[in-house]
Amino acid sequence: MATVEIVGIPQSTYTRVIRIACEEKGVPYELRIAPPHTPDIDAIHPFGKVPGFRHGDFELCETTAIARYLDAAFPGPALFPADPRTAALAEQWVSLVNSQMDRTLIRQYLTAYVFPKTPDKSPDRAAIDAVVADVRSQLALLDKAVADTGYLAGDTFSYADANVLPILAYLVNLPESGEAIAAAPHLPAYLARLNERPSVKNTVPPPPPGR
Ligand SMILES: N[C@@H](CCC(=O)N[C@@H](CS)C(=O)NCC(=O)O)C(=O)O
Repeated sequence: MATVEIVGIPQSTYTRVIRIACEEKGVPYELRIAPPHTPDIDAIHPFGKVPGFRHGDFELCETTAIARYLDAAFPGPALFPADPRTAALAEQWVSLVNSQMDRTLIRQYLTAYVFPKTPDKSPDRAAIDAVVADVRSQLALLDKAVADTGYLAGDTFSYADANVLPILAYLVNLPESGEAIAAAPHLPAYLARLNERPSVKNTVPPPPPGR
């Protein structure tokens, strides 16, 4: 069978999601390094976003679509639950994270630390202060979601957990979000549980480019 190729950068949260998905399924893959908006990724994603995906002559973009393909085309443990309600809950959390939380937690909050627009490249305090209340409330939402079963959908790991892990892995190391996670009743154990998985251990990103 043709080799799976993930096109992206290891620091990208969404690229890591697909790497985790491959690792969970036991699908061997090659990571082809291509930052957003470079020719290799522009050839696959109409808006130049990573990750892209290739399997033989089949090319695909958009993380959830890629994960759906991996789950359907390869044997190995299911990424998406089979039970209708658990499956719908997994979709719900993937959608909430992708449509809202990624913007707040990564594109606004993390970026204000890692790619600040300040003249001296120090953390962008105004941007952080503007978003920190939303960061705290979204982390509280996730904390509540994992309180009962220890996972976002049902009582086992699913793609919903894979999809949020790369975000939390960055946030645990930033001041305000790190404090909020540490003080939350359930998130520290949730993160520790996910961090034990080989798929998570095998995909720890290097420092952001330029750092
Ligand atoms: N909707 C896309 C989002 C992917 C995405 O936002 N990737 C980020 C890196 S983690 C990116 O390429 N950002 C560059 C940009 O938005 O211009 C997906 O689900 O794959």
